[in-house]
Amino acid sequence: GTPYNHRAIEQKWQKIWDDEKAFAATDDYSKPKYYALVEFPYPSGQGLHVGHPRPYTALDIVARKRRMQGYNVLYPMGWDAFGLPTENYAIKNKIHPRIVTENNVKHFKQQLHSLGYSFDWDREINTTDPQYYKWTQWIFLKLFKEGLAYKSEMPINWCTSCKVGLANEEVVNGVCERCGSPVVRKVKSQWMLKITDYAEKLLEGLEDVDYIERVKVSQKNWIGKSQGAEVEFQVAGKEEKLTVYTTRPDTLFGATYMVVSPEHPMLDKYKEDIKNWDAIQDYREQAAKKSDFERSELAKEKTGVAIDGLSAINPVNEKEIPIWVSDYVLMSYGTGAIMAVPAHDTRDWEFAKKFDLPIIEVVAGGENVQEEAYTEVASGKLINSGFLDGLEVAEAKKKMIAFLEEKGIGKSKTNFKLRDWVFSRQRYWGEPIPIVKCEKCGYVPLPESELPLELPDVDSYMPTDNGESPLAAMTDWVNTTCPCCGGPAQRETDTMPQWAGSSWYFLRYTDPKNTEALASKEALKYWLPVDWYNGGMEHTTLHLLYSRFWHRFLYDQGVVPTKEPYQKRTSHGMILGENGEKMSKSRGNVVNPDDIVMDYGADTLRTYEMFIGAFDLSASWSENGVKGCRRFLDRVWKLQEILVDGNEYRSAFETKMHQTIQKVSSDFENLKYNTAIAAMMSLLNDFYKEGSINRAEFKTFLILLNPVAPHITEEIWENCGYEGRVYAQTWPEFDEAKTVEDTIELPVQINGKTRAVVTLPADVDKDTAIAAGKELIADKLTGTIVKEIYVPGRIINIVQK
Ligand code: ANZ
Ligand code: ZN
Repeated sequence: GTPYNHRAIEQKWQKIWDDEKAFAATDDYSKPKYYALVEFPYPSGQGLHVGHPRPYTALDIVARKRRMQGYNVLYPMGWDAFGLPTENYAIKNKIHPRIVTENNVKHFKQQLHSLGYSFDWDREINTTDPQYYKWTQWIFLKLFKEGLAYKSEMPINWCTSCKVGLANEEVVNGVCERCGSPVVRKVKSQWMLKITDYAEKLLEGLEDVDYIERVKVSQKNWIGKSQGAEVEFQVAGKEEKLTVYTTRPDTLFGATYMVVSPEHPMLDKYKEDIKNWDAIQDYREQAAKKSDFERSELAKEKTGVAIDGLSAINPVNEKEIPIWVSDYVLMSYGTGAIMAVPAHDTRDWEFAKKFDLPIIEVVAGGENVQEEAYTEVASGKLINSGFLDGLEVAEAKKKMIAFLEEKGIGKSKTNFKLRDWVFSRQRYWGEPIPIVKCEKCGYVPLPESELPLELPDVDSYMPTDNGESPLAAMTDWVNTTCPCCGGPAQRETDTMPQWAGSSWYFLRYTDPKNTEALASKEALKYWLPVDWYNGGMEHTTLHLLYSRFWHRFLYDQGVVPTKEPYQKRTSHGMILGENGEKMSKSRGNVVNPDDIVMDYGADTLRTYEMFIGAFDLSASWSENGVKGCRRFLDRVWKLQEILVDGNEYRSAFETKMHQTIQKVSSDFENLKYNTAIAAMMSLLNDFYKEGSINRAEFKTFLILLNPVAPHITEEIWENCGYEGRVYAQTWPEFDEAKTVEDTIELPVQINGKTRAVVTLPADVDKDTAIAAGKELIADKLTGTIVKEIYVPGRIINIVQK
């Protein structure tokens, strides 16, 4: 027959699918719906990476299968196109970021198209399109009106040499990524979003969704709910009370010293009383150079300075204890001060050992607290603790909190690690923040009718040398009138972070051209929640949390009908180079997907990326693996040469057919694409072993394989003269009863040595089994038979002398 010409076939079918609008989601809301979503890419100048097709193919498989199962499927694609690399490219090459974005999008789209994805391209969105960011701004205004967007002094990263504010990702090991100069923190007034108001709701919402476990854990850890108490310690002989946050109020009798963070305001307040002020001041300067992350690292050697001239009183036993300054206590958490219980907290223990501070055991159950902190809370009774003695930890906590509350020196307290979201960027290529500042009225929102507030053209995309966004230099644009009083006012010149557009994009796909609302109520009601959202592990904290926050807020506002945006969330592993290292230009191990599509075909690339290994783990690229998948498709192609008539599965294949349908159907829904493909490979081998495949078997085989390799399967289907398209077929059914193996293969042995294998009904009786076995090895039975053994379902053994 004709050889398998992937290039011609793939282009042909991509055109047909476009012309037939084969994968358009319909607005027929009477049908059952399925919303499959992958994270939309940032259209970088590098183009598609072989990492992109892995998740896109996986959910394309799900989308195609669900369509064949009768669902109205929404599988959309778009561009998360604001952001730094484009802006930096624009600065360097003096090309408008809009043009850079247009070119990159065009390239990306052509590449995705060449992979045959069943995206509904009519719903394509782009976060930089004013008709899109109009609604991003609209959501911001809603947040502002609800008091959830506010201005606050926050530090930004400031390069002392370039004199620009840097994004976190531009600061590498404390220096500027571009020039290598030290980066310092500069305080600037910035827009903040009060995500902390939603901490509890974002935690609760996790109970209603089915996310893979590690994603749930990362959400929970980021929110970081912690329950404990605030306790006041009197500073000896002073007005001031030092309030600490502790999760272990039960250990108060074991608090042998206190620690305040280097930024704690009490230090400046009691400057006059502190005799070693210079040493403290030195220490604070050192601490200012470290990041919170560095400071809280467990493994780091503890440092600190005792305050000479101030001490505190432990409120439960009136003992005077020293106050230290150490950077392991962060100002950004709790109260910025702690009571140290070295016997039961590892960091305190290390600190106490280093500075020779007393360690008093108050929970019995460990070995020797002088050797190691005992941090267990599930077992252990209180000792050396007055009125708590003999109680278990949980009981002791309650009793201590009651005691503190009664004395008015403490209360139970819940803390969250979650911080408010810094929402300002001093950059050009982002959504303008639709707020003006009026001397009389303060921060005033633009009226909705003025949205979108479009980005004006500027002469330079470079941030200004006082750290303002380049928009600040556009005085014509900046100076405006106050929507409230009509007086002179200035526009906000910071723009939104890249997280903004991606925090609600899945809503827009449901109704992308709506000019009256971000999407119609009907569309949102029908399509939400997203049934399955897959994305990178690197986005399972921030992006997921930010978008859940916006969604929950919009739910509270009555804009969206569901509390949670995504019913199911999974994550894929990375694709590494042949050497097992991350693909990068400098390592010279980058594979270009275009080359694979050209040389082997999109179907091969798709099959390979699904066959490469367990979906959730990273996997190394292998050119041999690609070739293996191509060989598989070549053999699929050649099945046409052994095709025979027959409108029902042949009995020899019946079980295997039903088994394969069952396995592929369930594997496709459970991230086990590799084993689904392996099952199809095994079935294909069986057809070759048999020397034929019949029409009914071939049709089912092509339908099962179609979601993975859509082009080749359509072409063969058409070649064979089968009616319609594969994509429009009904997904094959399996009969549970027929998946059960009803024959068994039995080794036939002579004196314990296997001589043949016989296939028999699973429920064969002893006599029939032995007779069938003997017949098969008749020519080898030359001696006298002394024993005939049948171990049911296992072995036939003939013993001869
Ligand atoms: C006394 C104590 C005794 C503590 C004990 C722990 C064990 P999570 O669970 O993360 O909320 N802490 C409080 N504020 C801190 C800050 N700003 N910087 C560094 N550490 C701080 O941790 C709460 C515990 O971390 C608190 O409970 C406090 O130490 C410390 F056997 O208080 B604990
Ligand atoms: Zn005003």
